[in-house]
Amino acid sequence: MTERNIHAGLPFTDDDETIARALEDVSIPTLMLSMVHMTGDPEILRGALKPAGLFINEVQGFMSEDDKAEIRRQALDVIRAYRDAGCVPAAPPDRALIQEMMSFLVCEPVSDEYVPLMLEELELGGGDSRRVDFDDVDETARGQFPVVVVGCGMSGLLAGIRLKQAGIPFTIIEKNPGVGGTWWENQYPGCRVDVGNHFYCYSFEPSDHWSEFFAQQPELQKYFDDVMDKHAVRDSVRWETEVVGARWIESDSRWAVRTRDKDGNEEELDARAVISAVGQLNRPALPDIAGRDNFRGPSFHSSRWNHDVDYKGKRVAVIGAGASGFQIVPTIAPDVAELTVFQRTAQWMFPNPSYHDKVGPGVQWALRHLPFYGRWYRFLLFWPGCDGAFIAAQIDPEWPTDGNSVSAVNDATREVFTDWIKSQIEDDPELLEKVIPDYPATGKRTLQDNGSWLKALTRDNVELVRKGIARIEADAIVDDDGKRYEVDIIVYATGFQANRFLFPIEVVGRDGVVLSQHWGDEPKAYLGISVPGFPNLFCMYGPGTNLASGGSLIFHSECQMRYISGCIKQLIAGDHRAMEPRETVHDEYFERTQRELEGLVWTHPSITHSWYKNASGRIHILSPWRLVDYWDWTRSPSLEDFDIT
Ligand code: N01
Repeated sequence: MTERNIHAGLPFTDDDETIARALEDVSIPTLMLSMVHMTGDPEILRGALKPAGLFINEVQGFMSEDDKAEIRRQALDVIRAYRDAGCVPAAPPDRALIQEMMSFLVCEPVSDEYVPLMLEELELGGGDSRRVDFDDVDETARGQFPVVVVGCGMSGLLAGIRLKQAGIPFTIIEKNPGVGGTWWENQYPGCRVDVGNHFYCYSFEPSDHWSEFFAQQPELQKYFDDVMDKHAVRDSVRWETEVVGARWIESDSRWAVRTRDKDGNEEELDARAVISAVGQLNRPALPDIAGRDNFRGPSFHSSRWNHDVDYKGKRVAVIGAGASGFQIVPTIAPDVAELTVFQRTAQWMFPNPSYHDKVGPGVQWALRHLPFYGRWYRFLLFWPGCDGAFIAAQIDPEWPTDGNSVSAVNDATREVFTDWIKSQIEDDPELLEKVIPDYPATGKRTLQDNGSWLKALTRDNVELVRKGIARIEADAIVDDDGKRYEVDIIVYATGFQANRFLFPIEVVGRDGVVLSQHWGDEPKAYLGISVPGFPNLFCMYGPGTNLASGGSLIFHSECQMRYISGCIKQLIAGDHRAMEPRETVHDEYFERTQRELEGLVWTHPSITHSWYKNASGRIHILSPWRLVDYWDWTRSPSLEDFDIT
């Protein structure tokens, strides 16, 4: 028996009433596309009832209640017939119809270049297109190509899954006792993802289980744990062990990877290739504030939350309010005696009233049973939240440079964001002045907001301080005006050392070049993946791959791992010893990336503090590319880009 395509939905026998109840919850435009898969008839898309517009996180396409009710009524007939006929989807839509369906869903013409991407995402044939097939590569040769993966977060786990599928021996070295990386380490109160989970998940796994649209940390960590077990990767991980160094041995074309376990025991592992999956945001950046060490009470970084410290009823200071502080503050505010929030730069936030909503049983039912509902829902999140959002980040050279905006669209975005803030605290001009950012919208990481941030700031026990910090004393924080805030606990939500890639691992490449010295705080890599002089070293979520304009890093990692698998396949199949990108190819890519970045808002000079920028204000960690471009470039490696030994 052939295996059923998981995206085509599980067969069901639910009664009409159950189905009708489920339809109350679902995204109607997405449902309409699933109806096409059930009937094979696209006419439903060509009538008067259709989504009227698209906005990020607005999954009903602004359809009226009457129109939605009418579609539900029609859908019930279609689903009933589909169920009674044994839940067999119609023949897959052809390419032209797929494009029509894409355009229907996002209410604008979707260009040809997205069709192959969507076809891959849909997995109409039930495969796993991003998995590289190694069946045609000699099994013995595969077995003689050990790989070390550094880190078992979202990317490292993916690397393990793909290597296992490829029949390549591998070891994952993970410094923590469990899987998840960011989602293992960040356990602060209120921690949740801000990319919709039905897109922020592996493409080859079902997405019908999420309990919230933006899941909280425990659910995310459990997800990675479950996926790890499903793919039997756990036994290949060495927990609580760090990679301290890796040295390229030219004579053998191998990496000697030095590890240290929690008891201090060191070991050297032999690898034909090393995959770095260390992430960008896991080495805390603690601020250089005078007297920081003099504080007598408990203090800790947001990603090292000390759960032994009971903050209830205490006077707490949160220093820093980027994405982490923004989630911590509303969560702990009701429980603490006093909360002082030190925010150096105000943050732009994106109105998302349903940010904390639960996924209703109807949506879960549809994701589980309706053919391709989940895949189209994924596209509905992808389009406005990723490539569709790019336009707001682009600098119009003709636009007046008053520091407030960089283009007409960016200005309109500023207006939407400002209105959202004003609508919540109109009668509090003092707070209003503190919370409206003085740089262009989307210039830094834009935060998802359902109103909880400003609601917290207007509480009687919460104070927002928009001054610098002069010093920290044994029991207090003193601001630049000399005002003293007595506190019992300090939380540093001050971010990470994002520009120090692979820090503190000592990676020594060809001719003894040390990667950290070679890069400094200007890391660069071809496609963010490979570096000249460091053969058979591949980065996931490497330099120039962070997604500032939106998008799922899991999607990006899947692109990277497919490319890396392609490289490994070439190495083994071609009996090559080593590959590294040609200097010219690497440099040209870097220059192109930099040129592109210059046209984007994140480089704007009005943004003085941003983890996107390095010490000299240059950006090395962000991707300026649309997802469709990066996806296309990483589908398979081109050997001409590499020096092959
Ligand atoms: O760190 P940040 P984060 N004195 O660097 C302030 C991801 N993430 O952990 O803005 C005083 O953004 C700093 O001030 P300023 C996401 O990609 C995702 O919050 O530089 N203040 C800022 O307020 C995110 O972007 C999620 O002026 C100082 C804060 O500390 C990234 O991680 C959740 C200071 C640091 O903000 C990092 O977020 C959490 C100093 N010396 C994180 N130094 C979700 O998915 C720094 N600050 C929801």
